[in-house]
Amino acid sequence: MKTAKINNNINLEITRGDIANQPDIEVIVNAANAQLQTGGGVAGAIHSRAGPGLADECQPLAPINTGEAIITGAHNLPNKQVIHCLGPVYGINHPEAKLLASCYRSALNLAESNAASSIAFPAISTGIFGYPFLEAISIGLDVILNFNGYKNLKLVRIVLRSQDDFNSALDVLNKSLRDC
Ligand code: AR6
Repeated sequence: MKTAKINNNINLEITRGDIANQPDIEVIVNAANAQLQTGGGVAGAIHSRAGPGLADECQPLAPINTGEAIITGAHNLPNKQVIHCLGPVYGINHPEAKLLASCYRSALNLAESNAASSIAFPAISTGIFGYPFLEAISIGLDVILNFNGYKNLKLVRIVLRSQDDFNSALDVLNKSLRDC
């Protein structure tokens, strides 16, 4: 795990793991589909641990637009709430960089408006939606590092599945911190 101090007093962590198993985090982010139902990857892991109550709560809130985020309860997950973001499908939803940045920004705004002190993100759009990992994580980190609405958040964690993604994200973070 890598930890960096950002925005004076916030810990930014990059770690390997399962987004559905972050018991010390208040709000986890789902890489959702427009219908807010279970799927593969992150959405599959989150819905299967949350149980069917999550899909029931999501149903009347769907569909959501690309770049948008909504918040629900966490049901059987060990967290307080889940923020569901619909990332862009690479090569299909344009402008994809703006839409992806909007996911991260919307999630941070929702976490703050719900007075969350911690949030964990997966690498939105970098699985089934095909966004190249380096480009996508650079956008996510840029939004997290430059977000100007921090009030309650004290911990922002990025949870990555593979060692390769973890190594790439560390390189991007180290470069961003050097350039600050
Ligand atoms: N914890 C953390 N990261 C994970 C996990 C996990 N449990 N599982 C996969 N990843 P994806 P997307 C990584 O496909 O690209 C779904 O079916 C994965 O290696 O979950 O936004 C939805 O229903 C990749 O780097 O999200 C949508 O239809 C990243 O998380 C669609 O896929 C995101 O992979 C969303 O696609």
